[in-house]
Amino acid sequence: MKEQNLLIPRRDLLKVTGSAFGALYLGGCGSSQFEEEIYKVASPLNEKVESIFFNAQKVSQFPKSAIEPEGLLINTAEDNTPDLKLDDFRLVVDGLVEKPLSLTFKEIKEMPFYSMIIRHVCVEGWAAVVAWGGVRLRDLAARAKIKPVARFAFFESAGGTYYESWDLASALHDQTLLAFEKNFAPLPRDNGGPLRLASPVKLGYKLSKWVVRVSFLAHLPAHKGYWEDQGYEWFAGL
Ligand SMILES: Nc1nc2c(c(=O)[nH]1)N[C@H]1C(S)=C(S)[C@@H](COP(=O)(O)O)O[C@H]1N2
Ligand SMILES: [Mo]
Repeated sequence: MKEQNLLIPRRDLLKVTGSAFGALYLGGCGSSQFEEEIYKVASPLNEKVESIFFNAQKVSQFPKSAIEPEGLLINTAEDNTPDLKLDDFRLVVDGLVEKPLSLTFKEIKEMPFYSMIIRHVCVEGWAAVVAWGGVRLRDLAARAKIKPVARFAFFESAGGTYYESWDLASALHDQTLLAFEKNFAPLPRDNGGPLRLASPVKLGYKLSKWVVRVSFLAHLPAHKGYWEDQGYEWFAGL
């Protein structure tokens, strides 16, 4: 397993920003009003957006000493905590990709490994500095050969209760991981083990636990997210 540093040169960040802009700027025909609004905000001609993206690409990292081992409170909407057996586990990556994937846990662990120490923020009024380790969603998207028409990522959690959709730029951020480690140990089941989203650019409710499927989409589905469909904000950026 190759460990890589998340503190990457700024010109690489800008390269990523550029491609994220490109991806968001494509398409647009037949979109819903909601998508049009996002599209407007994401226009590369809009300066406000540049600052949004610049912030989005800012690398976040806390020192090890800042980790709050008891800080991450369990927040689970499911009636039953999914109990996924590692041997049967598959992560499906599909939608607008040239090569749909169905990866075993072993195959995921063989991908380049990234770790980061970031703050998790829950809208319910608590936060915790946590170390996460896992694979970048960007790398999964690249491996599946994401098509340029994709503008959103949709995440399905095991059991069918929880689902989330993200803008592609946030999904492909360097620090958006599908994590299988928390604080340098295997991700506990209550925290979404074997695989969950972790990212410094989104609020807690966007960070789906027990992720089993990532679909890249050109349009947002009618159901945007478990909490969003009950009135919470969709973008939920940090
Ligand atoms: N599948 C699933 N993912 C989820 C949730 C959930 O209820 N179900 N809660 C979200 C919320 S509101 C937060 S704050 C974090 C909490 O993560 P934790 O339970 O590992 O602390 O997970 C997010 N991901
Ligand atoms: Mo939350």
